[in-house]
Amino acid sequence: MLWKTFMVATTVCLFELTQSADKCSSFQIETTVEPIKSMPRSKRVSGKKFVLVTLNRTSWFQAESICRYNKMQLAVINSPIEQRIVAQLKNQSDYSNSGFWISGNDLACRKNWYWSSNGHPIKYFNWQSGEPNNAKKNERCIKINPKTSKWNDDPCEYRNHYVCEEYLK
Ligand SMILES: [Ca+2]
Repeated sequence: MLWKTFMVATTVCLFELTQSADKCSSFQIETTVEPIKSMPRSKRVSGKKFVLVTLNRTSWFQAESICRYNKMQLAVINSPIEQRIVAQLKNQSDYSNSGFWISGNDLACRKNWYWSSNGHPIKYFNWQSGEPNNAKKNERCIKINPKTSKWNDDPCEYRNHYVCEEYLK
């Protein structure tokens, strides 16, 4: 029975991937990376530092590349405390009305949300009411919303600011 369930789930995922591949051919993924030049805002919590990057608005893919180029990764929010810290970081900046990419996505299989930064399935969620709604039919990446800081699935190619994180030694 378990094996049968696995096979069905795998088939659904493969089908989703095939479908996605067709739909994804219409936009280009930018891969240009750049150093984060000026001092971004940051806050420390649970052994890591969240860094609010407001220098530019980029696709989710480019945000991930820029975090890694700067020896960080897109932010993983694992708990209400970390959610509160990221929300504070945003709301105490001049960008409280902007959306920010974090690491979560369901690019591998729709509705199965994972953190790209560490490969773990997402266990703590903080969705905005009514989200994730996949409203544009290609909303596969998670951003934190303007004002509320709650989560919203958004098309990965949209341009947003982003939150990186760095593990402290
Ligand atoms: Ca959405």
